Amino acid sequence: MPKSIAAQISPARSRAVAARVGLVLGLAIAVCFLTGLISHWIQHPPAGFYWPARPVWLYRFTQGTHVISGVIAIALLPVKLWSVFPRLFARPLLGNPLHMLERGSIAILMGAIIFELATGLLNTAQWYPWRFFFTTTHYAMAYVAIGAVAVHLAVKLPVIRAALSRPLSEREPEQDGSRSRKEPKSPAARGISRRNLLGIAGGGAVVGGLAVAGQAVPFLRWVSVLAARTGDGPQGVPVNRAAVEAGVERAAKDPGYRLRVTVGGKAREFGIEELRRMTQTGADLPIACVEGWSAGVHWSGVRLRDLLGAVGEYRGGSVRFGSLEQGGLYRESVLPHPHVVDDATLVALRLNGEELSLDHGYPCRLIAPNRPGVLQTKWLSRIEELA
Ligand SMILES: Nc1nc2c(c(=O)[nH]1)N[C@H]1C(S)=C(S)[C@@H](COP(=O)(O)O)O[C@H]1N2
Ligand SMILES: [Mo]
Repeated sequence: MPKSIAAQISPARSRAVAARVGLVLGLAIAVCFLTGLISHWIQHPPAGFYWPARPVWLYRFTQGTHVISGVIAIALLPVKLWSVFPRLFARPLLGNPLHMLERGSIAILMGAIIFELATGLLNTAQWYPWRFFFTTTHYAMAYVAIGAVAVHLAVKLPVIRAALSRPLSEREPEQDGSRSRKEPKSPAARGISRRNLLGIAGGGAVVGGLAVAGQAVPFLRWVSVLAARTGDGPQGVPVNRAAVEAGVERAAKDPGYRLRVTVGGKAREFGIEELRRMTQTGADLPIACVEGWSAGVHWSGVRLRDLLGAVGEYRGGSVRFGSLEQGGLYRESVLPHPHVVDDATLVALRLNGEELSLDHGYPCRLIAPNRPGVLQTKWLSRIEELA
């Protein structure tokens, strides 16, 4: 299809729109990439990576932002694609090497972005209709996507700058082809206007963002039709992986339950009554799932430092938490030093003033400040300082 015809069908298919939507889309993708990196690094810390224990809400913020910026990108992508669509198939399809390189990079760009947004969105819904492991693939592909965005921006910079420097409604060079010269002056004459298209893009981004924001921002809950988890769940807090799913019901309710703590070369076992008799500390800490939902919770239980101190001398290393859960990817977590010594890090026994429900980790669970939910191990069975 000659591009001038596409331009006549709707002048909104334009560089003017593509550049403007692309700018915001690029920004959303950059924010999504950076917040995603943070989340990945906390879960798989590279050498030298440091993530603080304070402020306690920081991960809740970065991961909420990750999912919201991803959804905003999902809302903008179709508009951006639509605005350049005819150009993707402009002839000749195969031109000089430079031209082919650009084509190839756009194919990779679109593939990677669509893959990232689609897998991310499905993950927030806990739906995994694929065979690969979400985390590693989503992470690896993120580099492909951001690399392709960088190349695309570099290649298109002159076009983008020119498009942004002209008024939104100005005719574009390629619309002045032989056919379009006879067209009315105003680009808004046919189909949707550029202004309206930008309005739709912006509106879609806002609606999309709001539709998921409520799972992280309590006062937006009522508008969040897409929020995977809201306030539902036992004790007013959502659950990820219930006790039955984890197969821990019997072991958790067993009167012979013991928590084994090893530190400074010494080991000791605690029954639930013993833990209850120790000094109880309270802390307001969010559960912030990597899937983007989060909830503020008041916890109480034994401060980790106190518990370690009751066994032996903590030497400053990381501490590993093991669950009663036998299978499952999240039956263990490793807590780095800043969180181990933080006042708010608890082996929690209570949540919002009640004993932990089975689904929230009874008899006891780890809760530490500024950590992804996936590392807040439930149904603890052992705690050990690593060498
Ligand atoms: N043993 C164990 N702990 C676990 C999990 C798990 O699957 N097994 N899921 C984690 C995840 S992904 C989250 S988001 C939180 C959710 O805690 P909640 O169910 O009490 O809200 O628990 C974490 N702790
Ligand atoms: Mo989670």
